[in-house]
Amino acid sequence: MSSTRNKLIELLSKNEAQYISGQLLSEQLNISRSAIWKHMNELKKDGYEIEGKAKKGYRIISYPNKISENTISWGLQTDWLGKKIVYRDSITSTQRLAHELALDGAEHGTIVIADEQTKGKGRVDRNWHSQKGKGIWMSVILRPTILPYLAPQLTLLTATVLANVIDQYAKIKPQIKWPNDILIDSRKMAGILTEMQAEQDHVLYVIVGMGININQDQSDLPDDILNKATSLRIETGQEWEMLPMIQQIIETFESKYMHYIDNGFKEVKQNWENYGFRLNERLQINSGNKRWEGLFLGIAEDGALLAKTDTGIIEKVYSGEISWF
Ligand code: BTX
Repeated sequence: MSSTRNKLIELLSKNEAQYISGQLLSEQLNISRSAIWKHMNELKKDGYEIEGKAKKGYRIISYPNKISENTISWGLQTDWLGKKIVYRDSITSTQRLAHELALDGAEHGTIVIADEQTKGKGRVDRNWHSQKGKGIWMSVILRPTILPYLAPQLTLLTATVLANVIDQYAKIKPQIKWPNDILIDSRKMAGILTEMQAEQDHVLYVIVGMGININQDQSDLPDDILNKATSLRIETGQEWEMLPMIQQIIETFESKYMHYIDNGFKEVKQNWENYGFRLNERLQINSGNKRWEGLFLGIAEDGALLAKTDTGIIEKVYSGEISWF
């Protein structure tokens, strides 16, 4: 978003109770009055309600609920995450566009977000339902300075970000099901898809996709997920504004990511385990042709699930289907 427009909104919002003259705005922003007028029109397109009165000036009446590059950027308190935002009304998959942008050199911290995905992607080519205006469908392009084998830590980190924000924003404590599901009442409210392009010892880029069900009601959920999915609205019985939540996710992500890069995985692990679904319970693991039972102990540094077998051996599980009794 243009920084002029950002400043313009800031000036208007600081003076909410009174009119601010076109002259003053033009001085403060160092642009002509007709340029101010053009910016005002753009803001209106984004859903800002601004009153303009002859001789008095401009006054902001209401802020948009609408999601766009501008509305997300405004007031966003980050150093690098979301400095570039690509927003689409409708898209096949934000993941797909993020890959294209990353291959074209998009900078670390670029965000792709859409109102609707017509071909939302889950893991291993599964489908992610992304109904228009009902959830947060967002991908983040990262160029992390970590070794490729540690990339799964970013999935776990993202899960803690989402759990934290849902916890704070909606005052509802979600659980994280290894490795990447965010559950409420044992039903999936959000999913994370991490994809990476790497050379042997070097990550070119990572794309972290987040799909968060917000305002679907029961009748919005497609048949195939009716019994295993949920949304924030279903769980709380109320509609939620998405814009402040998106901003909170971006801000929390940046701060947790920086902490992780500077200090390592320890805090992520603790945070993850704080929300861990069925921690210290018995589980069954199906990986390849091996099926065994054990006690779920937590997660390892490399993102693996840790389980203790009945003979007392601690095993690491990297992939497979987990079920509980
Ligand atoms: P996953 O493979 O863990 O979950 C996919 C499975 O979850 C599906 O097979 C289906 O059973 C169920 N499912 C599908 N849609 C939903 C939904 N809306 N809510 C709950 N359950 C559902 C999880 O994959 C990773 C999802 C990442 C989605 C984001 S959205 C932004 C980005 N762009 C994109 O295309 N994908 C990511």
